[in-house]
Amino acid sequence: MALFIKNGEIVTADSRYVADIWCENETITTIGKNLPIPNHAEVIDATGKLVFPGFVDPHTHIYLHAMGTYAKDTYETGTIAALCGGTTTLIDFVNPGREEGSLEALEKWRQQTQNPCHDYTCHMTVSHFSDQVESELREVVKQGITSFKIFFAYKDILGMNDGDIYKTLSLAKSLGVVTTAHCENAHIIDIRQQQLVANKQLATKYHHESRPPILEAEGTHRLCVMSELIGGEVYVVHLSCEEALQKVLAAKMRGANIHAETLIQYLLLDKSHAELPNFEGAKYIMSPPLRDKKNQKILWNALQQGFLATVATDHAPFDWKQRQMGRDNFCNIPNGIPSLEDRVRLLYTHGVQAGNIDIHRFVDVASTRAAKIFGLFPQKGTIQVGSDADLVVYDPNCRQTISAKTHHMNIDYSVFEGYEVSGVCSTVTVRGNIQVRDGEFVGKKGIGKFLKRQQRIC
Ligand code: DUC
Ligand code: ZN
Ligand code: ZN
Repeated sequence: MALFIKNGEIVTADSRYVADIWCENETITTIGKNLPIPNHAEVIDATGKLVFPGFVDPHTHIYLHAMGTYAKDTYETGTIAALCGGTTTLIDFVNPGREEGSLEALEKWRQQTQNPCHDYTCHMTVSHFSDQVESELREVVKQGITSFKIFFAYKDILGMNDGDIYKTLSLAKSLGVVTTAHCENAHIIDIRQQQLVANKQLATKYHHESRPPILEAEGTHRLCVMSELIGGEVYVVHLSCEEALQKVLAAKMRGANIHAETLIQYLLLDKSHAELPNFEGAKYIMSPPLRDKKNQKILWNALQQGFLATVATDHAPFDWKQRQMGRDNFCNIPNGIPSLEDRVRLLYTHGVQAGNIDIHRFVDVASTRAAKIFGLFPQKGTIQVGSDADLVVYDPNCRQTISAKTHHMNIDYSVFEGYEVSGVCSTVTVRGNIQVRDGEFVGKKGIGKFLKRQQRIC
């Protein structure tokens, strides 16, 4: 069926104008003023509303195994929540452990991707390196997974030594794929955690002390050095603080091909949340940790000026019961702050409306840039003829209050409980299918497709 979005104000990363959008066969076929309405089309009147390209979250963990437990969303609940908040594409992770092959882990992950309600892809984690790993990674790339993930953190689980990281980055360069990296110094964090535990410093407030900004800066610098030596394209995930940002900027000035992502949580929450008494702080435990509030303005400025490329969520929904695993020791709290559904509206409200970023940067950091970096553009991330008809009709004049009582994520609390947001995603489409009306999921389950991505031409 055809879809006709009438008279909306189309906003992309570099343009803004009022026009009609005609979609057929899953893509945008015509854009123009006063287009004739085809007989067979469903018409959405977008007068007075903004029309954005579907938003892309480049960093989520729908299916995450950590500390012996699993994150709570499924592909069905996670993608419904994402859609209600305007996200129409997500990039998840496949995390093979040291004993597992990449292809085996990929197959397991594919089994988990049941009933997706929008399109998705994944980054492939590399947790050790060998000839066998290399040959499997070549196959993974052929299957359309054109980004790797490496960990400087998580010493005995997913973290790699510098030699294996160097080899992985070299392989990535030769294959024309981007390497994403969690940059924190695993060894020093490990020792600091042992010391804190020995001193009975076990409350949530010690999480930050175990992994201070300088250790994130060190990991970031190490990634920059290796990428400079090799010349490969790298992407720092969840950058949280000024110290790490400075390493990225210095490397950019030296010519490194480096992108950096921050998270909506770092822009709005700070370390005092993780210090809340009565274990309330446990809801705010993630890594890198929430930082001192003074970092927030710096991160906003870096977004506006293009020094930070994207805003993601690192969505990792562990519920309140799972958080209790760390009641007696912060080291045992499963990490992650759920926010997949909230990212876009919070970023619009606190970014665009508050004057921290302009509306084109908003679209860029929440959609277009991730699509470009990860080989999805222009299929995703923009509104142009030929692109997938993934569209968000956004009513900026409606206000909503975020609450765990009404959100769609499979999680029993919200760190943004009571936050007011400007805007509701009044219609959200995935390849021309109307999946959301008036902020509620009304669509078809299972229509989401795995997105096969292209290698960069080297
Ligand atoms: N940090 C991670 O590195 N992974 C999952 C969630 C988190 O907080
Ligand atoms: Zn991480
Ligand atoms: Zn993550």
